[in-house]
Amino acid sequence: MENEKNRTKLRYRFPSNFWWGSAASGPQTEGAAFTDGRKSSIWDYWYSNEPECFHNSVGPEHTSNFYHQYKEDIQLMKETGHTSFRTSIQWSRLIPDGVGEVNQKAVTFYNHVIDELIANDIEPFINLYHFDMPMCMQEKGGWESREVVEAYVNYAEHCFRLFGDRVKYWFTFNEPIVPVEAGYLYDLHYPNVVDFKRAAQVAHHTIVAHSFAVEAFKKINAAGKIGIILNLTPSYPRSEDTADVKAAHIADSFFNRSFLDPVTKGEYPEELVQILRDRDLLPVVEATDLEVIKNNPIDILGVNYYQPRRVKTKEEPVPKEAPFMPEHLFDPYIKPDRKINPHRGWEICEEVIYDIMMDIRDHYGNIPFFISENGMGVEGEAKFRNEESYIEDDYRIEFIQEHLKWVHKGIQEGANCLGYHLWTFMDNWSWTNAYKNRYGLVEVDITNNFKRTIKKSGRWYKQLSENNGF
Ligand code: BGP
Repeated sequence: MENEKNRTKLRYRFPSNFWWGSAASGPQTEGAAFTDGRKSSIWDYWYSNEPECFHNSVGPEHTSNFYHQYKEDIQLMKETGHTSFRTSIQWSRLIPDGVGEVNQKAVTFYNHVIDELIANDIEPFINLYHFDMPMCMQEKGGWESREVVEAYVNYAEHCFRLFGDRVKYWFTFNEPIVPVEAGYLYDLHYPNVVDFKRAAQVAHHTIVAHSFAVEAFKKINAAGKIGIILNLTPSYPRSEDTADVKAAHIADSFFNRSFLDPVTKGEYPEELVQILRDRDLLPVVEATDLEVIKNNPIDILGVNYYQPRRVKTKEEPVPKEAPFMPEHLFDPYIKPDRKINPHRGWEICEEVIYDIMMDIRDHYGNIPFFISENGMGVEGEAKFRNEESYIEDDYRIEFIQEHLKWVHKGIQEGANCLGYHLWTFMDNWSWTNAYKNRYGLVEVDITNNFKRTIKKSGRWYKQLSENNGF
């Protein structure tokens, strides 16, 4: 009754059955890195060699302890209004040697998590890969190796068979362009290679692995939908000048359409192929690769949106001998009056989420999608703790509301958007940033046994979900 009353006052009401939830990943939350048979991923390996590369030298071995606390955490999901939740299976936990024997303890753990979510009316969304290459597979060449592509598809098939009776939403990869950029172009993540041609090979093999996994999913005839989660960063030109517009278009083909087009339309953007062909940078493509990409479009797309990309035409010519980088074709542009999240250094531009929705509606056959990550990372959040000992993160509530207004508008205008997942449920470990930026609806106190406390945003999120709007 109370909800009914509230609903009539809502300004932004969402379609019935709209998913309200959050996203996380196995490596960032489970902890228990070497418990019950799990073996190293590239993150464990890199941390053991160069701990100083991680914020405050905090590594991936104890991330938030979800492995042991999943039951309590799922109760907190309920208390924060979740109707759905995404996490990922760790390949290095399920099949510790990459191929071969399945770790039964891992099967038990993931079964428990899935069952517990369902028992609490929270729809599990399962992702298969969140930047976390098993180290033994990296030793075989990682995504540069065909053998690893095959091993990944075999791992995916195991997941579909083991959990497909209950999991209805599957995702092959989260932000597959990140390992390409961070690991093979910009020297940010292990293996710290800087080589465009190798990066292109990694990207192509990831797409091939994705397509074979989709094909396997269909062959197994698993119930449910399969898709991929892409971080879309639309490119905006500095001005309407032809040169700026062209620069933005090129940037978009490298950073968005490189993955979005093959997984939805079954082919690479011709213009991108031409740029690479002209520079002799095309990856090795096996005979049936383009066919498998063509024949396996996704059922559903996850859109991670954090920030736009702004570009202008290249101002200084690049020396001829410089090894190719996409930035040889455009310059980054900083919009003078931009709004910024000072903690993360990322621009906040809410209406871009609407532009993405319109682009999917108009240029990608209006395929079903959902906002699979969006969120605000804040450093030093403990200072916002109130007298009642919980964090008053009004800035996060405002951030979500301002984005949701545009999501609502996009839906009104016909975009096929099925839900909204915040990054993230509870503060978690985030790659080289470790626990620097806090994104959660629930605080995790890493100095006090990973104690969980729901933030103000978590309380508000429950209202949002119960009212199906605000
Ligand atoms: C996304 C990743 C997440 C998470 C988030 C926040 O791109 O999918 O895994 O890390 O970014 O990142 P950060 O903590 O570095 O701000």
